[in-house]
Formats: sequence, C-alpha cells, structure tokens
Amino acid sequence: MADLASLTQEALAEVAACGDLGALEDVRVRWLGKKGTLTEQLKALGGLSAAERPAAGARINEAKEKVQAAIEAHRSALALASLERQLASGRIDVTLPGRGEEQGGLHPVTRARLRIETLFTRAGFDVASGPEIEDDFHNFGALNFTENHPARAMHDTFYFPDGRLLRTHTSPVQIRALQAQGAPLFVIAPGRVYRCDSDMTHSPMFHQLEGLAVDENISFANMKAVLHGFLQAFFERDLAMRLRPSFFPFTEPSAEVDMSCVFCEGRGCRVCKHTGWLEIAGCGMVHPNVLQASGVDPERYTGYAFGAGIDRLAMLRYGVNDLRLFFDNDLRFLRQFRAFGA
Ligand code: 2NL
Repeated sequence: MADLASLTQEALAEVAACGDLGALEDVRVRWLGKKGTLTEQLKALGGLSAAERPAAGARINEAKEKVQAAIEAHRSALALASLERQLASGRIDVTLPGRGEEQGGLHPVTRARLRIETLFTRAGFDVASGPEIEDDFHNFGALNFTENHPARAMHDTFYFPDGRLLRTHTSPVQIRALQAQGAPLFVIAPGRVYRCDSDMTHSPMFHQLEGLAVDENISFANMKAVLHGFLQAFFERDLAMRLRPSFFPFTEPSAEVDMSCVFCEGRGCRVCKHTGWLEIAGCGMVHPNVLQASGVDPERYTGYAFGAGIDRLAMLRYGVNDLRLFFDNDLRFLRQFRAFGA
C-alpha cells in the first residue's frame, strides 16, 4: 500500500493549485473518481489480513474525506472570487452624471403667467384657481348673462350632456372666491379657458388672466392706475394706455384697454395695423347684480374687474407672431425659451 499520508499531501497540493472550477473537477476525478488514485487504494485492501483490513479501510476513507472537504472549500472560494470579479467589472457609479441630459425650460405661456403672478402679488393681489369644468351659475348666471345671451349658445361653449360646461373665462374662479371670502377681495385668476372656436388667431383652449378688486370706495381711477402700472411693469417700459367705452354683461361701465404698440412705439406698423395701438384687455366696474349674486352688498362695496389673454401678452412680450406656435410644442420653437439656452 502506497504511503497514504504523502498521497494525501500530494492531492491537497494539487487542489490548492487549481485556478478555476474546471481544473478542480479534473483533480477531483483524478483522485476521488471511480478510478481515482485514492479510490484505487481500497482495492489493495484485498491483500491485507482480515485483522488489518478495517483499520486500513478507515484510514483510506479518512484520507478521501479530507481531500473531498478540501475540494469543497476550494470550490466555494473560487466561486466567491469569480462573483466578486464580476461585480467589480460591472459596477455602476450612481454618482456619475447621466448621459445626454439637456437643460430644460419653461413654456413661454408659463413664463408669462408666472411673471403676471409675481407682479400682481407684489401689488397685493392673491392668486386664485378653480375647476375647469363649471356649472351654468358660476360661468354665466352669477355674471349677469341673460338666459338667451349668445355666449351661452352651443356653438360658443363646450357643454357636457349633464348641462355642465368647460369654463369660457376664469370669472367663475373669482365668483367662487367672492362667495367663499366675501369683501374686501383682491384676486387674479389665471388659467385655461375653452371656447368652441378654432382658426388662425383662435385656439379652442387658451389662457386667460382675470382680476377682481372689491372693497369700499374702489373706483374706476384705481382700476386705470393698476392696469397701467401692470402693463408698464410687464413690458418693462413706459407706454401709453387708453380706455374705450365697451359693453360686458358683468361690468358697468365697461371699457376696452389699448396700449401703445410695443413694436413701433405708436408710430404705426403691421402688428398694430397702423393704428399705433394694441387691444390688450377688457375691464369695468363690477355690475351690482354680480356682487349681489355672490353674496356681497352692492350698496356698501364697489369693485373693478378686468380680463386679458395670457397667450396674447406672451406673444407681445416675446415677439411671437403666430398663436399656434404655443400649442404645437415644436422643440425648435420651445428651445428658444430655455432658461439658460445656447
Ligand atoms: C376681455 C374682457 C373682462 C371681466 C372680464 C369680471 C369678473 C367678475 C366680475 C366682473 Cl367675477 N368682471 N371679469 C370684466 C371685464 C372684462 O374680460 O376682453 N377678456 C379677454
């Protein structure tokens, strides 16, 4: 019988020298397989006496188990090392900046709205918002529209089958604010509004700014000063403003607001159709019926209100000549409004 101790040492040395799982399997077959060197030792037991056989067999099995254990341990170590190599090569540094990210920016209509909100907030107004789906009372009834007013017609207003509608102006937001807070009240209501109208200069959805000031002793002169101050601040320049008599069901008296053309300074150009003036808003003193309908005493309080198109304000401020550009969302157009664009 070969020297079991030195065979075992030889086997263990081979196991330890294995660099991968394949080599380790070869070593296992060579030593412990059916015809493996240590397995073969059992066959030599036949040449021993019956007295020596059990002890010799036990020692061979002990050697086999020792080598088997060494193989298992080495197999685990190789598997762990291989996993760690894989993890190290595939590691992702989550602190690296992403690839291909671009500087974003606000939509020009959003920029105009935020600018408007900042300026009116500075003047003491709160910013109010409300539902885009409204009922007849808040959109028309409370605003002194007669039952048969043309604006109520199906071809001007989007109606739902249950009689509700898409608000045609943001006045209902101000009606709700009046109902909820009463007077005194100073609010602006910017937001999306909807009208059954679509052509070169009309979009079925557009953005409106309305404003409402209700308190004791509110005058037409107060309104004129606030609107003129707003326009000069919004366009960052001195400009002339004029009021022309007009009519709205919800204000009396009512006026159209014109400002001197921001493109030709009043000299006359294509944008102002050679008049020197741009129509920019409507306004007036809140009709007593409107205050009454909202639960405010028209004998004690007066107020002014105004409405303007945010899209039109944005077009004039940023020099955009086609309303539809705001709604196409063509990135070549929008990129020009990036906060820190190229
Ligand atoms: C326009 C005209 C206007 C108002 C809107 C208003 C709201 C309440 C009460 C009274 Cl709650 N009036 N809003 C007043 C005058 C004109 O808008 O040309 N808009 C684009």
